[in-house]
Amino acid sequence: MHTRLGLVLRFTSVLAVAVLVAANPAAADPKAGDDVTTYSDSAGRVTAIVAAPGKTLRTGTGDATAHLKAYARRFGLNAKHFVVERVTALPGGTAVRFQQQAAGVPVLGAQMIAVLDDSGSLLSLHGNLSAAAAKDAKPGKKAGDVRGLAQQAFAAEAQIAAAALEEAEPQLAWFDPAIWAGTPSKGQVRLVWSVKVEPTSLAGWGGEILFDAFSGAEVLKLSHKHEISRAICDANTTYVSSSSICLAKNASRIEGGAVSTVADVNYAYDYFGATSTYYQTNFGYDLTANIGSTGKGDNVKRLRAIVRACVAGYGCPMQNAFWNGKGMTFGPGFASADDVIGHELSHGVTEHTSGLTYSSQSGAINESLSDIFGEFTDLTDGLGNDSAGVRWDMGEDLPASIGVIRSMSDPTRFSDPDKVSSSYWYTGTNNSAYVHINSGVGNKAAFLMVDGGTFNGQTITGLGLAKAAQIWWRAQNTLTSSATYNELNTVLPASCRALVTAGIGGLTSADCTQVDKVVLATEMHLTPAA
Ligand SMILES: [Ca+2]
Ligand SMILES: [Ca+2]
Ligand SMILES: [Zn+2]
Repeated sequence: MHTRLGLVLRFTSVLAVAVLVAANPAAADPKAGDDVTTYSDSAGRVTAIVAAPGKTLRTGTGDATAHLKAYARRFGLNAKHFVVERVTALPGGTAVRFQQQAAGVPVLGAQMIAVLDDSGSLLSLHGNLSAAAAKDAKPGKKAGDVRGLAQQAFAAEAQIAAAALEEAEPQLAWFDPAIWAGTPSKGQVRLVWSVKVEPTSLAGWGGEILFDAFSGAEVLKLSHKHEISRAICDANTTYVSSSSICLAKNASRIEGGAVSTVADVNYAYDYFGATSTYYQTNFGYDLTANIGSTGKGDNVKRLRAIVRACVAGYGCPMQNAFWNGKGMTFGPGFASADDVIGHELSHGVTEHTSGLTYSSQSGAINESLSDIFGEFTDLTDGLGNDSAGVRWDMGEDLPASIGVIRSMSDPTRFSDPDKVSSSYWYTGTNNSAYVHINSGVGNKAAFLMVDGGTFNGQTITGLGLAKAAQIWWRAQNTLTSSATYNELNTVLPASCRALVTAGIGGLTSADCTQVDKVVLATEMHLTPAA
């Protein structure tokens, strides 16, 4: 496929860029070359190396570890500190996710992603990486000192019995705050016990708590609850108890079964179907197999929902809808919006693909990907209100008491940022506010990529929904779990170029130039205010 001349030029170019980066360590902007683009952070450390369309960084037959060995030193790291965590098949290739370790213990969120083409050659490498150089990992506190605390904390948060949650054995890990702040790592890591909790039914939700491995103090608490909005009500009808998982024998409507007399049941059924069809048709991704759950005496994976539910702590009727890792729970009327259902199910997809942590910038991108795939589903499913006036609105089919909650074409309509430097960028400490507000930057990028337009000095030709969807899907599968907008700044253009190389979705180099303008217009290369 490549000419000999092409190969020679390619390797020459790789070397030239490497020298340039070494000679100019303060460079923050991508260095463009004919065949390869190298990205660095504000401290001059390399964060991504991406081949041009039709080119590869290194030929091979699928040994991602060999690829990493050849390139790790460009990132200032040793390949022996990485272990393969996950291999994901993509249209036209594979994404291999490596977890970074120090002294044999994982550095939370520190990952390197290698993207290979379908012959196993390397297309790109990028990472959110730690400078941790610890020689040993000896905790002062034992696992037994923190065991049970996370289970109690999440039970209290959800107002359910601790027995309704399952806690995994505490695991040692390094916590590098720079990984989550999106700033260059100084290697200042803290040894922690990471304790994960999962719900055993549709009641409650899980999460993860990091405890300092010496003092035992809580370092970080990450709740896995995803909610679309909040409201307080004063009525009181039916509550979901910890035994209220939706089993087939109790279902009002089951796969292929008769239409229900309850409108909310049919909405949930139809919109689960619409989202499933969207993922299957566009990405060959089986929603039920990947995010479905099983229940007691109902050992078949299903997308499960309880509609017209009330949940303790939310009031009744509950003015909300959420995904908790096992299924969805809707307050009365909340199953009526196809974009909201696509949004919530996409949280399940994110959990099983990029695994974006629901906190800080990775949480904002998690929220944005849910809005993006929820709205992409809405715009193509022929269901609900699809009129031009509500294009890119989130929640236009929600009950009038809630109504539209966000705009992806103009996030500022709801005081959400449309670019990283926006005065609407939220810097406060409320995590729910942070992720639901700062998702605006990703949402604006998705709108610009699809419909185009002039924004922030860039005039963009829209790629349309089908092409843009392939780029965002590849990003969903190749982002690290701690991704920042700065990582999207490299991953969106790299995804486009890999798709051109793979000949997928009809994408062209000219399209990728538009993607470059999208990330520039939304300022993903900038570090947000803290
Ligand atoms: Ca629709
Ligand atoms: Ca919508
Ligand atoms: Zn959400």
